[in-house]
Amino acid sequence: MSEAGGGRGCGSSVPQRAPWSLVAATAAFCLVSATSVWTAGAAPMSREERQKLGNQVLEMFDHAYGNYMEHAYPADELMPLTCRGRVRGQEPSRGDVDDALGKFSLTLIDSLDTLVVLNKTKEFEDAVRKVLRDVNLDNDVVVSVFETNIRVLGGLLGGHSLAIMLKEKGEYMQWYNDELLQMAKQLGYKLLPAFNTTSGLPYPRINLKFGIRKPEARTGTETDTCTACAGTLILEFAALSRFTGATIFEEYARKALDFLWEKRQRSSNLVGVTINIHTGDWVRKDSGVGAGIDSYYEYLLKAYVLLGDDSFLERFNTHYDAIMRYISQPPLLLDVHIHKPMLNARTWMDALLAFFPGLQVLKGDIRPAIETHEMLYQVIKKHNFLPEAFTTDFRVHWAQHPLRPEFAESTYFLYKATGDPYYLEVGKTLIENLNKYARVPCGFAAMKDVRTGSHEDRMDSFFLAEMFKYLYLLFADKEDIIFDIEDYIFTTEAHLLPLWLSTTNQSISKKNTTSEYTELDDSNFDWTCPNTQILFPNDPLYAQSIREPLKNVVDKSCPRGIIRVREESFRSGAKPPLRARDFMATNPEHLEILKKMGVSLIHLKDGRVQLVQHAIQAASSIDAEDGLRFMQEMIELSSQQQKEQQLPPRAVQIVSHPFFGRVVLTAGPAQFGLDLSKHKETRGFVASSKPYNGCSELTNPEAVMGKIALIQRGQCMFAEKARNIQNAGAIGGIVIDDNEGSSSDTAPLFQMAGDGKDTDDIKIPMLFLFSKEGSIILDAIREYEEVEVLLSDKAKDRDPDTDSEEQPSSENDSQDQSAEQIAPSSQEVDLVDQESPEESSLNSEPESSSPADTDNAASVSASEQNSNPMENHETTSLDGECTDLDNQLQEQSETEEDSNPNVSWGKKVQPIDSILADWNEDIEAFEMMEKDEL
Ligand code: DMJ
Repeated sequence: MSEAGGGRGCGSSVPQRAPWSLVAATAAFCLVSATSVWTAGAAPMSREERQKLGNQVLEMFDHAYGNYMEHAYPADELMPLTCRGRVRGQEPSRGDVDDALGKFSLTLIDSLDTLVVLNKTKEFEDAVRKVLRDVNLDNDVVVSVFETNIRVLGGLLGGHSLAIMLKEKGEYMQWYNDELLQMAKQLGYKLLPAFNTTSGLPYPRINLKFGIRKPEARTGTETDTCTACAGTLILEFAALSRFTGATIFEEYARKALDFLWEKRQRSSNLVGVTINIHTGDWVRKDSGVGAGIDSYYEYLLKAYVLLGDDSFLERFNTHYDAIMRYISQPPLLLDVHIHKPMLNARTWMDALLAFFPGLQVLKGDIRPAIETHEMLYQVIKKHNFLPEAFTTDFRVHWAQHPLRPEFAESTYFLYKATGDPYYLEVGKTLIENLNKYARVPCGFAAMKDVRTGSHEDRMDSFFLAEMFKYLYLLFADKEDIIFDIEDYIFTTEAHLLPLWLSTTNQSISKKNTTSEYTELDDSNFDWTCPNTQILFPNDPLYAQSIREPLKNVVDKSCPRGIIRVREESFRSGAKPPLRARDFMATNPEHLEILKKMGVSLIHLKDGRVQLVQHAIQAASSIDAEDGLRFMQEMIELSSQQQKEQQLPPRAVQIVSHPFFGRVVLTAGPAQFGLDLSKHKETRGFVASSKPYNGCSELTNPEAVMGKIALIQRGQCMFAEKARNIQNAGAIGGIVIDDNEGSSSDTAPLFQMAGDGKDTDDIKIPMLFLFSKEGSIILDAIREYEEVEVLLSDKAKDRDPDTDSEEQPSSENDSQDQSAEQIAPSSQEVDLVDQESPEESSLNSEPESSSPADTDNAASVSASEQNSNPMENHETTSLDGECTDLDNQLQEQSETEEDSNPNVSWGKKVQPIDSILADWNEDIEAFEMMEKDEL
């Protein structure tokens, strides 16, 4: 293994400085001993089993990659449900997510270096030839600069890095003459116009053919970009400069990073999520380690590793201290405001932050990495996958899961750091869940809703670039890989860049950089290396002892948010402030407290009650502050309540040959008919009704009798259709949207309303499918005639035997297993007890919690009949085991209070003006959150 020029060496004493050249790829230097010293804790996994799991990963990769190549290539991505390529412009737009697609065979390029890691050298050689032969980078298409950089430029550079490695070995790629690098350079030049701003921050989008300025470009008017979008370029751009000698790329990426650093909020040392690329003003002032910021931090640390520039380490450490001070509330990582970092900006976390434990391993801070990873694993165990967003009490906030690799990435790094076989078991669970819930006959499909198990017609390229790499490496021994992985660093898309670049072409001009070089003090190197070296030999149960207290953190948490509590008034014996969940509009004592807090109660004509706060009317600044929090809680409760009035989505699962339960379609529920969450699922063959709209008595009752009738949307009420098919003897109905091309990928799901009359006579279950989902069933009828489906609230288990010895050796084998599992149609499934009612929101988009705000007052409406909103859904007692987590946090904040002034924000008595100013800022932030996208 070579020592790269940039990093400092790691000695034998503790604390030590990081051998970054070695730590870079796998944090292995600190860990080599860890893997060999493991003696206790989770049972070790035998070499045979690891090999078996590694082979399973290879088989899964073949399934994903093979189907992409066969059915989608040269398109950018595979659509695994309809088994075809996703071509931009030919499918309904999905918004920003489509900006990754540039008609440049994205999945092929993103998969290049995965092929080599997985030992598929022959396939790699073929793939490189295809890229050189087929890929055009000059398309008239507007793409995301960030995505194109990490996936395409990174993919080409990763492919080039391994191509030259293979060529040097003398067997493969002997014909290779830096062609991928030339393509990378061409692409690099295409991205450069995006940096034409006074700040040096790039525009978020660029037209590959026309750049930014030309009228044909259809871009260049944007004013904002995300921090990660502007701050995740340095690895690829520096590698491009150092590979080619063209210094401009590294200079531009450095300039953007320098600007972000200058703009950090100076008192908190945090950065916001979105920045104005012209003025440098923060547009969104919330700050976390997930969506919108994540890889900015990652690239600061890795830029230090790859380029050996100490200023990057210093910046990373400054931010890291701020993250650990304000955002980290182990095991949680919660967004805060950059100007008011003691104030949480959200009550939920997003799935992208799952990369952070892996970064903490690279930093050498293992304990919080173990804690957060364990918390995330508990969430996964509950929902099979990490939902895109989940609340602080671990309810699903946004139910989608596009097969993101971040958790697998952290699992890999933690295994390398601890050598604890527990992490191999975690990896095994990930593999099982992917095969069980995401595998479809034509690849792996993203989860539309982790609660129902329904699919989306989507397989993102990062699934091949990252997931299979990390899973394979997790189980691989050194000799299983044909090169030394520790000589490379992983980019954020898991592309491999060689560490020797740190000593190549170093003459990059720093004349544009704003920061001065200073000699770093030793504290910058704290935590690097020591943990595993000193802890594991003495205590092999170290990681387990950190995980153990978190084992029940998800199951035992209360279905409500965690709110930092004002400790002082508690301890001085004063009554705790009134909480929104306890409030009753009929309780005179509560009304008195409201008045003290400056909150007035207005009875609206329609029977609702409106709460308005004027902080200025509060009895004291403490009361005003209590009032603000009360209002904030009320807003959250009110919006939570609105969500709970909605029915959750349902699932239509095709169970007959050749689907065998593997394809699950997201369906809208009906407000009438059989409630599938309370009753048996309904299973039956499908038949189209005549007339197809189901608006009159059916003329083909014999065809739908005992079956599930398919009816087209439109021309009459849903309830009328239901009655007509019920009268014809149907046991259920599926209404298919008449709006051609509609899909639950692009349109919000809704519930079918009744007809305003009594619908108790409708006894059969009714579900709604958008046109695209519906045509999957209609196509299946055309092809296979007999199509059987299952209507339920959650997809039923497809593959009970994933724990068994072998992965299905052939498609037929696995089909048989699945068929058996799906089998008894009379099986009673009662999921009501398994899922808390809080999880049952139809709309899984991030909730909006923006109050009306006029005249420095905040108002929120609450129903008078339900003056205590929590009574309706707080099914768990606030005492006993359910309060564990809150108590823990409260205790923790109490014990930490003296040493960490940040946790006792309630102590500070703020003047009312400042409270109002803060409140307005919070409202602004909440309004921003409404627009929030992952
Ligand atoms: C990947 O494209 C990269 O890891 C990126 O940094 C953010 N996340 C996606 C996958 O989830």
